[in-house]
Amino acid sequence: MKLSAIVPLWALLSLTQQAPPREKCSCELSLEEKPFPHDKLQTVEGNATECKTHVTPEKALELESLLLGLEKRLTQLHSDVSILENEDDGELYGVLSLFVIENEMVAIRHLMDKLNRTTLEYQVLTADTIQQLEDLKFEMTKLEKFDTMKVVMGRRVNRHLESALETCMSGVNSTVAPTQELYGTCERGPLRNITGPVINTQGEFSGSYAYGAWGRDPKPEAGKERWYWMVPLTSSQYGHYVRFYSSLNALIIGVSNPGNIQISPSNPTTNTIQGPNNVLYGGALYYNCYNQDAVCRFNLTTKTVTNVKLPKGTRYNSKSNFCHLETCFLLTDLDLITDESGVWVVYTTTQALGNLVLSKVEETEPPSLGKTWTTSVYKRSVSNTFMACGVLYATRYINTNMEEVFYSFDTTTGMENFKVGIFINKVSPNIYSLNYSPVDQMLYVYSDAKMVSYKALFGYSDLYSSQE
Ligand SMILES: *[C@@H]1O[C@H](CO)[C@@H](O)[C@H](O)[C@H]1NC(C)=O
Ligand SMILES: *[C@@H]1O[C@H](CO)[C@@H](O)[C@H](O)[C@H]1NC(C)=O
Ligand SMILES: *[C@@H]1O[C@H](CO)[C@@H](O)[C@H](O)[C@H]1NC(C)=O
Ligand SMILES: *[C@@H]1O[C@H](CO)[C@@H](O)[C@H](O)[C@H]1NC(C)=O
Ligand SMILES: CC(=O)N[C@H]1CO[C@H](CO)[C@@H](O)[C@@H]1O
Repeated sequence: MKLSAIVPLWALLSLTQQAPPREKCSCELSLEEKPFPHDKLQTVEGNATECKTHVTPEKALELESLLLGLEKRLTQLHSDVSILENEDDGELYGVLSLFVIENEMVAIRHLMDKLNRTTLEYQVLTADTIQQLEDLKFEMTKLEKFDTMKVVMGRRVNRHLESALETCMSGVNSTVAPTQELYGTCERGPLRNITGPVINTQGEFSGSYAYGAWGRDPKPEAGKERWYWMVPLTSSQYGHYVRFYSSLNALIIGVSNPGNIQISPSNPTTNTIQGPNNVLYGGALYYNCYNQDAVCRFNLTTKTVTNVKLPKGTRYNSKSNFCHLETCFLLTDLDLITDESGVWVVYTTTQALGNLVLSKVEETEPPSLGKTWTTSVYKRSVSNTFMACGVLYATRYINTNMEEVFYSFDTTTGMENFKVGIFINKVSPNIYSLNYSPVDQMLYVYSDAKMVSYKALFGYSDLYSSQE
């Protein structure tokens, strides 16, 4: 070791808060011969594997990314050290390189601190898991210190440490990733909160249509990615066209282009839209066909309607509507909704004793019904439903200002939850249509002639995530 390197070396050592006295430094450096602690790494690895079953997926991801960061840093450190080792004795280069390494060590220290904070933040973890993570972090810290010494001594053990860390990492990786507990079909976790309204507009008809639906096609045709649609209904809750806007601004200021796409010249008649709970998906409108226990699909390109009949015993024509204490919403027997996986239909049958039934609507030609679930929530006790990540959510009316998401049904596990407890601030008392859009994680609401949207926030523990 060159004398000229000792000053920055000092700074480096102080990072570990164990800086030996100056005189001792060179002595220690030349005598230290600690073997690489493979056993330590094994323990860390073992503990990481052990605790994976207790770690929440979000936690695991965070931990994983921190370890990945650490791994990247060590790779950098290794190459910096190699440069240092290969340099000839020009004093300046040696000092500069040590500054670079010092910076690397600071970055590693930050990562370690973050790892520390991460474990502290997670109070949802059991004490046991926290302890295990603490141990893991403690071992990592020790390894880091060990590495510092090795860098100082200029030995080529970084390669070992690096590959050992990689092994440890892949241990964490391979065990954590496949055992992640998904909530529904997406990794973003359960619904945590609904904020807004984000948009609240009467659009071009300024209050003339009390009933209707609006939103955004989650699987738009090319060139129509920014389009919004609305279906205004007559006072008896029938409709015969879809109206389009080329952007959100166009919808708000009320400039419709390309205007209406007509399903039938008049209503109500065959193929008329019956009720407000219709939805646009993949360039087609899905709705309850007039006077039928069937889902109609209007293809906007071919302008043709195909349909799929619901099971025998399905209640329709206002036999099992969405309701609240005071009233029921006309012609809401069927609720067509979308999530990340496509279109779903919510309804009930006499054999389900009026409880909510959920079926996947498959995009076949004609459409067909996929998997079906029967829940234990009574349809008439629900004011509306929506679906996100394969989880069905149901709302109930609290008062004129507030609606509550009170129930959820996870199709991946069959688990029901009657205590969701998420509130929606209403701008108007009655929500006639409610749908989730997976493209922007927004809820689209049509409420007493107003078009309103809300942001849906998801996440494990109390950390929300929203991707936009
Ligand atoms: C972890 O954080 C706590 C609280 O901030 C602190 O007391 C402790 O010393 C930290 N541990 C390490 C290894 O940095
Ligand atoms: C960890 O998993 C991710 C995603 O599957 C992968 O891209 C990465 O290469 C893995 N890392 C290791 C060290 O195995
Ligand atoms: C949900 O969001 C609202 C508005 O941003 C906030 O006031 C409320 O505390 C949040 N609720 C929860 C449970 O985090
Ligand atoms: C609409 O019809 C066209 C032409 O037959 C077809 O390619 C397209 O897939 C249909 N769209 C839907 C949503 O069924
Ligand atoms: C499973 C496993 O390896 N557990 C170890 C975790 O770390 C502690 C402390 O280092 C050990 O005592 C455990 O045996």
